[in-house]
Amino acid sequence: MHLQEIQASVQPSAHPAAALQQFCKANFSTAPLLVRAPGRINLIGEHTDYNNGFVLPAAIDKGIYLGIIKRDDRQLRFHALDLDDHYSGSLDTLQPSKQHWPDYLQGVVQQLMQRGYPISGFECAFGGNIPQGAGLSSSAALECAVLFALNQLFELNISTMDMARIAQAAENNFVGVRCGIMDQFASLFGKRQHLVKLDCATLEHEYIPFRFDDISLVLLDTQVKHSLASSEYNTRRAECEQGVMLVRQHHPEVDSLRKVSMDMLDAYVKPHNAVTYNRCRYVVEEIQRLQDACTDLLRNDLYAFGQRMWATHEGLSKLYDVSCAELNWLADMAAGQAGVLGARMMGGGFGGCTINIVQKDAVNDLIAKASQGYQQQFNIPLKAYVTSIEDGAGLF
Ligand code: GAF
Repeated sequence: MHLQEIQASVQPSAHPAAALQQFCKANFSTAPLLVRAPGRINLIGEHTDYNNGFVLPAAIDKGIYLGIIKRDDRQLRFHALDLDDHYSGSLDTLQPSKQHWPDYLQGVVQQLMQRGYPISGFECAFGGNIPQGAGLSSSAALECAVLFALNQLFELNISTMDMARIAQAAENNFVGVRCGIMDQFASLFGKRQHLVKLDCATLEHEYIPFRFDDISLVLLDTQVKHSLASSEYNTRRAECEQGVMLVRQHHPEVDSLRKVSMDMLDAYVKPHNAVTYNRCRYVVEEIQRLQDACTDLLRNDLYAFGQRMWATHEGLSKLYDVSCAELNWLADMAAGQAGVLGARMMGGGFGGCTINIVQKDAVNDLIAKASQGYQQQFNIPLKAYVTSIEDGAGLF
């Protein structure tokens, strides 16, 4: 790939909200409320959120842009501009749709109604620049965008913390993916040039600065999403819960892997089931790795931080078994590349992106070599994004 093509794939030309504003002007009877909710990256701490562990995500420069107006009846009208697809429904007949994407919005509506928030019908349109299936949480961003918008539109006074809980519940209960809270939390709480260190047991969080003049965050997008992704996600949760159950027989106070030590795993899980042991071992190690990685960051030691990212990849691939050939290839190639401090698969797994911490002057070379090699190896064009850390959801 030539440098010009790389730049073209890295820098979109039109503002992602331009089409939305045009659509609203032409189709809505009044001026809409406009909201942006970002996608997320996660530096370290993968598959730890639903185990009451820590995560270290950040909101990014890619987001969902949504325009919304009230209706004076109970009808719902949704327009997915990038898909050129539309949905009509009602507050009184919420049900999973064949189109699937409306479920992220309906799920939020259902959660609000179940909690007694007074909303009427509404019409909204949305689009954006989060690549689909890339593991950058476009679905959480959509949930957060519509929730943030409804909160403003109907003056519901929901706190940001409760919005995170409601958006997660929408995905768990209506969409049917038993995700943790990381993605929704990052989309709502993100802060420019900061990582969010989130304790998923208590939802206490702190911001850790991530500003390095000579460093870029590069996402290499496999462009694959293997079909195992959501079924295996729920299976991993069940395997972790099984590990907890085995330990709890001896330590009744243990209610999550957060409270489990390696000694407990060795004593009570290892003899019982090797697969469950591997899953739990990865999580217990990853929770500790994140703490150590935060210490590295506070010392500005990105080299040590990067070493832990490789270790996370290894664990996700060999113990947790959520990687795939494409992700492993990208992580391996980055390991042999000058100027790459750390790289690993990111998100739920089975496709999506690797996240790479790269010295600025090594970025073009990494993208060029990865693109060429990946195409040769898998016959799939790689996409690359140089991303930045931005604020969480807000009006625009
Ligand atoms: C997905 C989920 F939605 C998150 O909650 C998290 O578990 C992640 O996979 C893995 O760390 O993005």
